[in-house]
Amino acid sequence: MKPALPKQGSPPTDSIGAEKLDVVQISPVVEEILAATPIIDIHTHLFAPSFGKLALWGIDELLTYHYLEAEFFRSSHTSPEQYFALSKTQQAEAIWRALFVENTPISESTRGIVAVLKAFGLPTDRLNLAEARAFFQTQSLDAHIQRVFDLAGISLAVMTNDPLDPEEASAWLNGVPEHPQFRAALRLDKILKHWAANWQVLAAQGYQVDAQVSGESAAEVRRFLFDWYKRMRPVYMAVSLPDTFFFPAETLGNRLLAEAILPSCRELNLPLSLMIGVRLQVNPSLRLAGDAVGRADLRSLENLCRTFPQNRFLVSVLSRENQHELCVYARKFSNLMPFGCWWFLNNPSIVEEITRERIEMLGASFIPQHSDARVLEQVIYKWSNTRRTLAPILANAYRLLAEDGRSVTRNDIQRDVTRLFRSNAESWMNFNGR
Ligand code: RAT
Ligand code: ZN
Repeated sequence: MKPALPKQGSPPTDSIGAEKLDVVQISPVVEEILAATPIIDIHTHLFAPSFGKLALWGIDELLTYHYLEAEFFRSSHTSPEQYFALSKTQQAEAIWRALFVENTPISESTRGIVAVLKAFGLPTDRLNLAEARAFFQTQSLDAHIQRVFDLAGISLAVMTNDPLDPEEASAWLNGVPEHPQFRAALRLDKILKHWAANWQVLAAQGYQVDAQVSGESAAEVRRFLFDWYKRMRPVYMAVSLPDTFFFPAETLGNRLLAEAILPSCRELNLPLSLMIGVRLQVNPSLRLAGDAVGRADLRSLENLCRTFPQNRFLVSVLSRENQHELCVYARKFSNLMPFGCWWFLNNPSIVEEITRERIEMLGASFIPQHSDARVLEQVIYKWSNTRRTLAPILANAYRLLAEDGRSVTRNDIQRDVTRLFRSNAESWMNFNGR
């Protein structure tokens, strides 16, 4: 049986003593290494430029991010109905006025906009968006992407690719040219969570599937996934699951998971990413901003990791209350890789708590963050915030280690940061398929 988790790290050299850092050097060296190590952003909703309108960028898209829309309705008398009837530019102006002019932008998402404007040398305190719009309108997308990736310190972004989204599917069917900075992830939500509404789409494409997932259905879903694998060359498959998800249980989704998705992942040597804990549309009038969070029963993960030892599971859980259990399960199952501080967790106070806990329980054997960016320039502030939060946490871990009797070297720190930012992802995902 091949090991589920390729082990990381390199043997220590006998030069530890020669390079050891004084306690006062630890912080600056950690900061320097964090700044200089390019990140693989393993989960975004960004698209390569060849996807046309699906690739979102610029100030109006940044301001109408659903994280900001949720905050807008708390500080404006505009109703969701009135807001969604506006044009995109009017929506952006309403949000700018409510959250940046009439209020101080102290929340995480509003500060992010300020940080992006500053990164491009744009004013952050104007009454309107004229200068910001003029700047973004004059950028050429390819050069702008390179600049944004450089500013964010990332080398690669993994997209979220839905083969059952008509707009996206037609781009793939017409052929998507390779882009050095974007890779695909095959998203399965429509198949796993909404089979009743989607099986006929597969049937219409010539796959012998039915509403009950009987007969050849599972084998045909595997054929569908293989066909899409050839088109997308994804680095993993993925699904977001509700807090009520449980495995095993007699559901069509679980049958598809066990008989189609997991066998395909094994055959294609791809991990399956499970993002667990979303409560979809608790307030549908807010649209994309209308989802919430619920605590999940992570015995599902235990059951999956134990029942399918040949599968690799990349897991992010949305509820703060589930974080400790996730670490415990990662200690039990080496085919489980915790990743990211997702969505409502992506705030410095919570990221700090989760990351500290992960380091204490798992060393460097986890993936600390993903951006979940939907708009290109968001990676600038999200990754700057991640580095800023990580720096004192890592420095503190090395300081404690030094106090306990093992000095650290620059190589130790670089090895850990490389593992956290890149090589845990590289060893788990299939980046060579394309
Ligand atoms: O963080 C988000 O933007 C959410 O709306 C979701 O997209 C989530 O990240 C997901 O991938 O389902
Ligand atoms: Zn996401």
